[in-house]
Amino acid sequence: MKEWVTDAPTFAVVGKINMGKSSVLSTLLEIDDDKLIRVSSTPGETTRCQALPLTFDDKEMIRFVDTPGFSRALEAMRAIQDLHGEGTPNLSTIKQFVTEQLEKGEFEDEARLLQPIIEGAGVLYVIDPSKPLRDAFVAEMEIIRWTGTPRMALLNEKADHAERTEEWRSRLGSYFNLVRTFNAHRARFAERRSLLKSLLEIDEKNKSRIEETIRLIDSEWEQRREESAEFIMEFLAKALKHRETEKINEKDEELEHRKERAKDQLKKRYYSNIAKLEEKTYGKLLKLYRHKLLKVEVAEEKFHGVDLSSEETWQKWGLSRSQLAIAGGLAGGAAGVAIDIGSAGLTHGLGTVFGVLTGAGGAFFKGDSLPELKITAQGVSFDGDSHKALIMGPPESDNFAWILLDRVLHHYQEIVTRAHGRRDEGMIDGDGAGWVRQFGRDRRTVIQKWVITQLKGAERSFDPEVFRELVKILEDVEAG
Ligand SMILES: Nc1nc2c(ncn2[C@@H]2O[C@H](COP(=O)(O)OP(=O)(O)OP(=O)(O)O)[C@@H](O)[C@H]2O)c(=O)[nH]1
Ligand SMILES: [Mg+2]
Repeated sequence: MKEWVTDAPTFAVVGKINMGKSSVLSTLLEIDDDKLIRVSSTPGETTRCQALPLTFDDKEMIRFVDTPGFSRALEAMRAIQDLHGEGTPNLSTIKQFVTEQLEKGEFEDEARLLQPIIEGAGVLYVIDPSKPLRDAFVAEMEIIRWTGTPRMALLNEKADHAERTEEWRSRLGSYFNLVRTFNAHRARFAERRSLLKSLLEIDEKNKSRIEETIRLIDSEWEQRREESAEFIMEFLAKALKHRETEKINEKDEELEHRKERAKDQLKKRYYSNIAKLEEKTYGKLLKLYRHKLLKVEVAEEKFHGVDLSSEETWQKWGLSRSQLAIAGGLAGGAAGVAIDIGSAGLTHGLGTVFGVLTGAGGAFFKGDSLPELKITAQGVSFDGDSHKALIMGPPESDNFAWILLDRVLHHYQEIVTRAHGRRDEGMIDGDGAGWVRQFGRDRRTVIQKWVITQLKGAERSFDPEVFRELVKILEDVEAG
């Protein structure tokens, strides 16, 4: 009875211990969880075979088998040769070797890793080309060749010693049907997809099943991109419409220092709530792209969402001044767009607004001081009683929306390019270049028009044209 190979095309991932076999599979299958695939710097981490299916709608499309590494390849090669006697060992010699060794236990690792292969699995042979090409590696390649199974070699370069890669390539070329690079710590969707495509070249008989799998991962990826665009649009709409309100009493109004303190508090709350909205969005994106180790730390000092109180934020992200002016102009005179607070969708249980008492508009942000939050003191009724309240938000700068979008795009890229084979607890950190400055004029205009409607408190957040544009933007960000 076959233990490892089923109806689905099956590929065993083999190689010397510690070459990154488990890491390659983690990245390929988007599993960043050590409980599901153990990855470790300690050689010999994987001691038993583990079936890892690629499943869609509960159907196992392709099966991979993680295996223990070759630990005594040279000795195993000699033992197989001794078993065979004269001539070249073949699949039946290997079968005999495996059966014997599973009982004897002298070459336990080798016997286990060869088991799925003698059952009919194809081979993905992982090597790290920064390692010198020793005899033990040649022995591994010989043994695999003797099995006669369809086989592909994967160069998983762990360190930057590219000078050995060519030597490895030419040697591997004589043992394997195909040689490809696949870096477990850097591979993105495109590389994962192309690895699956390579399986077509070594495994003709499973062509239609592999092609179907590629179609499925493509449509899943597109769906994730669309969902991401939706999350990002929802976030922007919420952030642009966000207002903070606080009841103030007469003393707060009359005494300047109390008024200032109330304003400061409100401002802090405003900034922190925008940051929370941003973090929530990253949380959704991380989940969508199956990241458990990559984190956005809510309570960390290091990162607390967008820091709108920092001048750096306003200089680093968003559009340049001239781009803003153009985007604004094209979208219909947006520079310093006036917002009618009365219609801006007051939430927080506020009753009727019965008169704006004071209005304060900040200046267009010039890069030398932080933009002010729009603030009004208004008369409102709470529970039937009249009160005054400070209402604050959004920042008086046309760049606000662009900063938010820029940061989300940057983080989206961090998320989609992070390989699941990595086991360090990564943090989304916010360092990096911006995206929106590279947008063409039309793209900026489409977005700016929508931004204005949202700032004005439009009830509908979703706009099909903006959504389609966002999907295209995300596609560009993935490729960038
Ligand atoms: N820098 C870097 N490190 C890698 C890469 N691939 C794997 N590693 C590291 O190499 C070590 C071994 O990785 P594993 O995936 O556990 O290797 P393995 O071949 O499964 O090892 P065994 O199961 O012990 O045979 C781990 O510390 C990995 O993080 C890579 O592409 N780049
Ligand atoms: Mg392993």
